[in-house]
Amino acid sequence: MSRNKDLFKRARCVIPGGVNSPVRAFKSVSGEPPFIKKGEGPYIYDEEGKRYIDCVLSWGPLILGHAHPEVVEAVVKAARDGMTFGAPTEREVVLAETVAACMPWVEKVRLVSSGTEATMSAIRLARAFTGRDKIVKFEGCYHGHADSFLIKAGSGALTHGHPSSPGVTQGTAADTLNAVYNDLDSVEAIFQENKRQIAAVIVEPIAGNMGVVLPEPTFLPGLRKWTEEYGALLIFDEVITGFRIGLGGAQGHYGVRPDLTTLGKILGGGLPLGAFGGRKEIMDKLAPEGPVYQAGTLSGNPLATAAGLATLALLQRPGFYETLNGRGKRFFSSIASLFQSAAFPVAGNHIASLGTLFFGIPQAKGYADITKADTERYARFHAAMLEQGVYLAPSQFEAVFVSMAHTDGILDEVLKIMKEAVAKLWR
Ligand code: KE4
Repeated sequence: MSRNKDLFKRARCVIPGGVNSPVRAFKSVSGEPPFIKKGEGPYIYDEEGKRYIDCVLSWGPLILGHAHPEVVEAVVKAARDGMTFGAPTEREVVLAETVAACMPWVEKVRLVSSGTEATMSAIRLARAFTGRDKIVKFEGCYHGHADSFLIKAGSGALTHGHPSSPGVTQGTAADTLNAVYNDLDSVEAIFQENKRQIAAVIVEPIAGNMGVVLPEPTFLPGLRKWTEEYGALLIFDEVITGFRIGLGGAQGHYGVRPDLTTLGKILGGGLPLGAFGGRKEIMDKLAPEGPVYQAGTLSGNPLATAAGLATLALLQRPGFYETLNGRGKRFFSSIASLFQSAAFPVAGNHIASLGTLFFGIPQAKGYADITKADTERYARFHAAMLEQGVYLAPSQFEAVFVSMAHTDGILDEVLKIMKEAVAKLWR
């Protein structure tokens, strides 16, 4: 038996589904997941030594590619001084100052260890600040696996066909209202029906967990209008978009002010780190300053902050995003053209260095569109690409990411393999 298959067999005996996060199990595509031994720049290598060009990049954190020497060196150096102290450190201050300097509407920041912790804490804070219970999210958006969010969620929940998870109580579910992404009428209707019971609207300002779906021009400004009108907070979940599309995230790109922002992924440079932040008057409600409790043994971990600071330093170098986003634009535009002569529709959405190719649908402007995507056809494409050494997300409802390690030459190689796969599958 192959080493990958043997490891997966062993894994399933001792880890549910053989994985520590469901989407990794390849359940909605064919075959079994390769077990990854090493990453280097744009590449990953499995336990059998096969090399792949990695277009998942650990679901977004690795904007610099795998094992960037300066990030690795920063982590190794930090580790030599100790792994964790459970006490304040200078790097936490510097990282919080950097986030506040980059994100236009973040005045104060609390560091946590994952995106889920960030979003879970942000809605608790919003509920405490407003004295209200209900939150509004959007069908197909994913904000991590806290109970309040697992109602018509995206990402793995959508991939595996159980967007509303068992184990979430009726009481919790009753306080989560789902609106329709890019449909302001659905938001207005929820506010008119619930008036001043809504604590917050939480949204992926660019949806990444239905696959990439971009906000219509009026959508985010409309959310700002309705939340202000009804005294609710607006929370931008920028776990994917923060430091991905630019130093100012989606809020900087679109110029729409959220009251709270959640971050993760890139912020930790590949180590476990999340954050939530926003207006001082809201953040100061958090213990020990205020009464809203939130805590974490490894929050602001010295190695994670070292990785994050080394990463952000490189992102702040002049021309970084112009180069990366230029490569992304060329790459994603070229992918769409590969399917022009295909006998089936393909919708390509992209911005900066992330994008998604939806099979079987002519457009992907929201949840109603993407649920019609041809996941079977995607699975065949995924398998063909994996066979040829390109590692795409094992789900139609995720993003393809490009890193600074993906040179134009590497991206051309991916496009060439895609072109061959399309010809072979659907000549
Ligand atoms: P984590 O708890 O997985 O660090 O972050 C949760 C989260 C919050 N908000 C957004 C917008 C997110 O995309 C995520 C996590 N993203 C998924 C993939 N789209 C993580 C991959 C996985 O679940 O294995």
